Amino acid sequence: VDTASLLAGDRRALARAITLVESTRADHREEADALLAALLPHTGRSIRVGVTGTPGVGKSTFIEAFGLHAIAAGHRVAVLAVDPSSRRGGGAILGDKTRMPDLTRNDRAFIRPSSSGGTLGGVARRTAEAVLVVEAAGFDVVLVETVGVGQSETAVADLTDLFLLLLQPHGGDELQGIKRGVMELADLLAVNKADGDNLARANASAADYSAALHLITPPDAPWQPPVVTCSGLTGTGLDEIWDHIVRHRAILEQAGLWERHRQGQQLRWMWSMVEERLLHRLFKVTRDLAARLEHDVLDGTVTAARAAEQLLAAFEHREDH
Ligand SMILES: Nc1nc2c(ncn2[C@@H]2O[C@H](COP(=O)(O)OP(=O)(O)OP(=O)(O)O)[C@@H](O)[C@H]2O)c(=O)[nH]1
Ligand SMILES: [Mg+2]
Repeated sequence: VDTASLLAGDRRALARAITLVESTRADHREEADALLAALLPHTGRSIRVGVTGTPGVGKSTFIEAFGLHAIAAGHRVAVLAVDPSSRRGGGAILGDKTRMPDLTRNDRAFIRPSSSGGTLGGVARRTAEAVLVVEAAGFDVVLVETVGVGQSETAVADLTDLFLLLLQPHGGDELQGIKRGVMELADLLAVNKADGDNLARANASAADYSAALHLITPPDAPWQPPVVTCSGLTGTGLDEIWDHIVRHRAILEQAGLWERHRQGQQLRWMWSMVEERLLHRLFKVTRDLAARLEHDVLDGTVTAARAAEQLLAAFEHREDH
C-alpha cells in the first residue's frame, strides 16, 4: 500500500489498506502493523459514532440520510460495520450496498461491510484498525453500524466516541425488549420512524424511554443521554442529533474526559490483544496436556485451580526453552 496515496485520499489505496488490516495472514499482519504505525500521526481526528438498534429499526436508512446530511455540512463520511455473524458473500450488514445507494455513489463517502471470520473480538479489532485507516485518508465522520445481537454493542461502544441507540416507536407501555445493558451503553437515544402515522407514538415512546433512562443514569454524570425523535425517511431530527453529537464532544472535552475515554479504549485494546495472543500461544504449546486436564476436571479427579496451575506451569516451562 502506498502511504502517500492513502493520505491523499486515494480510494484504491484506501480499499487496499483496509483489505490488508483485515487479513488474517501472518505476513500481512506484519505489513499491516507497519502501515498502521506510519498512519498513526494522521489518525484520531474524526468523530466516531456507533449506531445500533434491533433489526428493522431503520439503521441503514438512518445512516444513509445522516451521512448525506453530514456531507452537506462539509464533512467526509466513512461507514464501517461490526457484524460477528457475517460471512463473506452474504449476510453482512452492509453487504447489500444498494441499501445505501445515494451514499454509496457519493465521492465524499466510503462504505465498507463488516470483515468476516473469527471471533467478535477479532472482527472488532479489525474494525478499530479500519477506523484509523479511514481517518488517515481524511474522513472526519466515522459511523460504525452494528446489529443488536450478542456482545457486538459493547465492542462497538468501545471503539467509538458516542454510541447512538435507535429505537422503534412502541404501541403499549412495554419498552420493546431493549436490554437494559444496551441502554446503559447509549450516549444518545433516538426513537426513529417519527413520521406520518407514527408521530404521536414516537413522541410518547421518547417520553417513556426518557423516564426509564433517568433511573439508570447517575444524576451527577457530566453527560446526560438525551432522548430524541427522528426519521431517516424524512430527515426530521437529524439536525438535532448532529447538535447533540457536537455538544457531547464539547462537554466531555471540558470535563477532561474526551481524551481519557479514547486512552481507556486503547489500553483495553492492548490488553485484549495480549489476552488473545497469549491464549493462542498457550493452546499451541499445551494442546495435549490441556485436553487431558479438561478431561480430568470433568471427571472430578483434578480441581479447576490445580489444572490451571499445571497448564500455566507447562506453558512457562515451554516458553523458557
Ligand atoms: N416510516 C419509516 N420507515 C422507515 C424509516 N427508516 C426505515 N424505515 C423502513 O423500515 C424498514 C427497515 O429499514 P432498514 O433501514 O433496512 O433497517 P435496518 O435497521 O438497517 O434493518 P437491518 O439491517 O435488517 O437490521 C424498511 O422497510 C424501511 O423502509 C423511517 O424513518 N420511517
Ligand atoms: Mg441495515
